[in-house]
Amino acid sequence: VQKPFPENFLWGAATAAYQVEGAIEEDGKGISVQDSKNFSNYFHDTTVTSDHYHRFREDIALMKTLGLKSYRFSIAWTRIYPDGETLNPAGVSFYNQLIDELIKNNIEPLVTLYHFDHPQSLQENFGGWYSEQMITHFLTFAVTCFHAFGDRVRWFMTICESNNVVLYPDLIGGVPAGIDVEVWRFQVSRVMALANARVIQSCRKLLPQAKIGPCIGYAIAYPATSAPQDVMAALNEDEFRTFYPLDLLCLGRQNPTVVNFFACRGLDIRLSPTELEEIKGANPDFIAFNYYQSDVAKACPDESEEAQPGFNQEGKKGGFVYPRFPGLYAGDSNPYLERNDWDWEIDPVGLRIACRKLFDRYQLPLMITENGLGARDTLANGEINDAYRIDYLQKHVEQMQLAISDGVPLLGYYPWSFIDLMSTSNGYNKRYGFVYVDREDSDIKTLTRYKKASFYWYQRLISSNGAL
Ligand code: BGP
Repeated sequence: VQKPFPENFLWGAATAAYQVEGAIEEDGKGISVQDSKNFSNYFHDTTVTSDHYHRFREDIALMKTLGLKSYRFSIAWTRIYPDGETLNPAGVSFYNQLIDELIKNNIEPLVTLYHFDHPQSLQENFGGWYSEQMITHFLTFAVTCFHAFGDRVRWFMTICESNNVVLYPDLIGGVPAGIDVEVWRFQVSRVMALANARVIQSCRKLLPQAKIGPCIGYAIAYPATSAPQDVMAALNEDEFRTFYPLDLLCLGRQNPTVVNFFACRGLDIRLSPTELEEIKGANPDFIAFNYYQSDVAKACPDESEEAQPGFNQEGKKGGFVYPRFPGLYAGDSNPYLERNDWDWEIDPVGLRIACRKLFDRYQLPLMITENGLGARDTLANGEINDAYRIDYLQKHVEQMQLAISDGVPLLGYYPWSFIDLMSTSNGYNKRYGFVYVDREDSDIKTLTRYKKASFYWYQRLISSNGAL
């Protein structure tokens, strides 16, 4: 017997500005670190993407048909502060229109303040998140958003996947020349923790009725075998990759294992008592987490050779480069799980485990802000039969219900993505949406929207409040 989904459960769907909006030079928008890495005829090109900037009314009408209770989108920092310094009222006006349209259609906005796209000028001027100067800029931007949108937006997320961006520096503009990557990682973690804390506190002051939380990407770690060294490796992965930033923001402490690991290697990552005090005061309302897959960790002795983690851009199974962190853990494949075309392991039960681990450790309500299956969809006679996506999502929803039955307070579910958009690592080759967009990486085509089979499945699921 299972508990039903709560009455007010936020059945949502998610996108991010640079992956869906396009219009990168319109109405005063500045160039972001995402725009500056545009490649011609390659998978990363933000200029048009799904043209949501011009078609948001049509897209919101589709959300309405889908029955969405909530829509998670991000605010492009460079529309509001094109160069990081000067306010651009036209950018504020765009999001006002978008938010008004959502409210008019009874769709609750969930705003991500930062989704990998800070102004390129801040990257060039002082190295972006590597510098503390970023905190003031981010706070100014966030406060502007609170003032401008806080009368209609009740849900905010601060920084998307602050844990993964430190692992993959290219997601946020890269490591400035001459800086050691390990030093960069801890500096960025520190700056992001302080930025998170200040933004959460100022939201609390300005918008006492709003709810705000940090966001992480959580690939839970399984030990490769029952060998104690592998169990230790899995614990290392969880602590270093996921718990470190959450311990800071939600428990107000630096994870001791992480601090001591680096202390033994000559790197002092301790924050000052004042910084810790400030972070301790953040008290987020919930934890947002993105879940696609689980990981496997095996022992990785100190002396083994380091390989940087990499994305499999070829889409060939077996082509994934597993990360190795000497002294901590090395990634491996899981023989018990199916994978998508990019070697991401499909693990619905892992979602329940993730919910249990996070709630047990932090005792905060949880929001699943991304979950989905990247695939190569085919449009045939105006239809897309993405049965594989329905299967993936349905199994994850079943596990969410089990987690709720376990007693985990889940606030909402935002599959990635509402509509096809430019995948971070694979452009339009890898689609996630309930809505298909007629375009390829190198050919913008008509950009016409088509409802996929998963659209109708999700519509039924929402209308029955998750009763499968
Ligand atoms: C998350 C990001 C999203 C999205 C997703 C899927 O980490 O927050 O922006 O892109 O991953 O990743 P990909 O597009 O590489 O398949």
